[in-house]
Amino acid sequence: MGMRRIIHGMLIAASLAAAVVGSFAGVPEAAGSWASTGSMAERRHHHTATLLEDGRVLVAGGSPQHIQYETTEIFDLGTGTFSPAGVLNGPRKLSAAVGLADGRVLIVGGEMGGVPDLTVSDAEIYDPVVDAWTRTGPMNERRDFPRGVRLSDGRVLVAGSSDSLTSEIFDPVTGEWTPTGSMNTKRDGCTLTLLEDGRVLAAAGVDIGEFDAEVLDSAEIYDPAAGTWTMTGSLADPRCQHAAVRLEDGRVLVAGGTEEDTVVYDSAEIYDPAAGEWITTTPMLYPHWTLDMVLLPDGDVLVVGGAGYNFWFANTQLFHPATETWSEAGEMVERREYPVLTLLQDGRVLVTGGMGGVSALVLDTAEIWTPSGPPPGDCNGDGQISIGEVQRAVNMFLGEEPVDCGVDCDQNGAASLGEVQKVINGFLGGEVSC
Ligand SMILES: [Ca+2]
Ligand SMILES: [Ca+2]
Repeated sequence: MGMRRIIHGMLIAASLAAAVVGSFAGVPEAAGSWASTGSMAERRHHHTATLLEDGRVLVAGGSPQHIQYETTEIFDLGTGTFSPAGVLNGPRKLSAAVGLADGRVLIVGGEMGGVPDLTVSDAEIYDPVVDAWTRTGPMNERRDFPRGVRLSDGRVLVAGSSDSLTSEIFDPVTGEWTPTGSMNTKRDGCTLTLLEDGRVLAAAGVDIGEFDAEVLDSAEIYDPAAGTWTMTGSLADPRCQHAAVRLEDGRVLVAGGTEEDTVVYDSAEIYDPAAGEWITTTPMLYPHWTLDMVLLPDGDVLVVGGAGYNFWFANTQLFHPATETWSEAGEMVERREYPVLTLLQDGRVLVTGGMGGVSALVLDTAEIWTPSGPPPGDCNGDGQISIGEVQRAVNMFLGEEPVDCGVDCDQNGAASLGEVQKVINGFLGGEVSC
């Protein structure tokens, strides 16, 4: 290719860039998008959603308002629909569900309705092979808002309750519960996160006393070998209604929540298990409480949640641990708080139920988040568009080199002007997808 043609191409690239600067507001496009999928049979919040080994998702319990469900449903990614599944032996909401190593699902504790709500010690196991729930040994304590985590050896640790320091362990082989160490602080609504070394981090929560409630900035660690809880570094902000996830590097991200109903946090903190300390990281783009988050296959974290008392929220965001930055992840079709997220086997994310919509109702709807592909024209796959990659896209448009590098969004074998413009938008800093 002669120098004259290269310069000609560069000029076209420059003029295209100039042409689109005016129309491109500089607001990055979201790195993913939400779309409605099939609806559930029931309106649910405070339900559980668990990925089954075959890729389907089991949704259990929850409540539309003041009653609790014993019904469950299964989402089939292939058809995008929910269908009824085995019925629980008792209604429940605010339970903890944990996928077992053998493919079954354990659900424990929560509330079963009544005035006031009756707290349950009950535990049941779902067997997907026979599509049925069976009661297993009850816990030693009634737990109104338990948290559960599968330990490295396949047993399940359950902790957290408004009126007990205790924790206990379920053995799926015997179906029995064994009391283990007590926490140093009662922490209702804490998060429980399995660390890489097999220990478990319990972060923040609320210590509910007889006459008052203290939102906690403390955290503690369970050591399964010793069967004991030990205090670790404290968070910068006391928080409840927050969420936590273990990052690929083994650290734990905690974000959002509230100390009082009037203030919703955008703050985020990262726990380093090696140092036993928290560091404050970049705040979220939006404050969130009643949020849920999942670690994505690429190491980023998707965050979805409400944003305040009676304020439902559709905006979602991504945390990028490598740069400790946040970006837009797209708006949900419906605003929702208390969303429940499930990472699907294909890397997409299902959100079910929650409260919100246009009329503050509990929702029966579900949506799927699909991440954007690599930006069109990113020949070297670094996620950025360089001027050289713009040049190559222009060359493809001019027919001077084969159409490649994902420029051909509509896959018609040619690079159109519109497709080159997408590459230029990427060069200008937008997160662009086909
Ligand atoms: Ca590139
Ligand atoms: Ca094309």
